[in-house]
Amino acid sequence: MSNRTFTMIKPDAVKNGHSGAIIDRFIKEGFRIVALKLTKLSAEKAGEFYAVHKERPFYGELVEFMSSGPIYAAILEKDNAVAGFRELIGATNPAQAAEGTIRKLYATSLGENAVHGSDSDENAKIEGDFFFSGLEQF
Ligand code: 3AN
Repeated sequence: MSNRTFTMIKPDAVKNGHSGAIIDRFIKEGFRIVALKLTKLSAEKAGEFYAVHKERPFYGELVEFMSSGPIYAAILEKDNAVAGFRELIGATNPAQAAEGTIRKLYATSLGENAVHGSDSDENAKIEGDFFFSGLEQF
């Protein structure tokens, strides 16, 4: 059972003014904030973060979007964090996301889907360390 996951509030949700509501939801759902910052990915850094998707047809679009504006990056802690957080955010495509999930509420499309959530404990650690030094993780 994992207890940490990594998330980003993506450029669409930040631009549309949903960051406060989304962070509030994380806390209300029992996630403790281990690390949090407002930052912006360069195209190079976004490409590195999403390198696993390099061969996918949407890679270029994804890198362009993720480097298009500021994001919030965060590490969150709760029992069963990775799976529990993915349930909270809902399906990748907001049209298929369950009622009440963050993507159902705030995402606009499959590409611009408001939030990222790690898909495994291993990736949660890699992704958290991509954004935060040990001194920034509480
Ligand atoms: P998730 O974020 O739900 O784990 P992944 O890992 O399959 O989904 O995809 C990573 C990101 O790539 C998604 N959050 C979404 O922004 C984007 N993406 C995935 N599939 C598509 C697609 N078919 N067209 C455009 N963007 C996509």
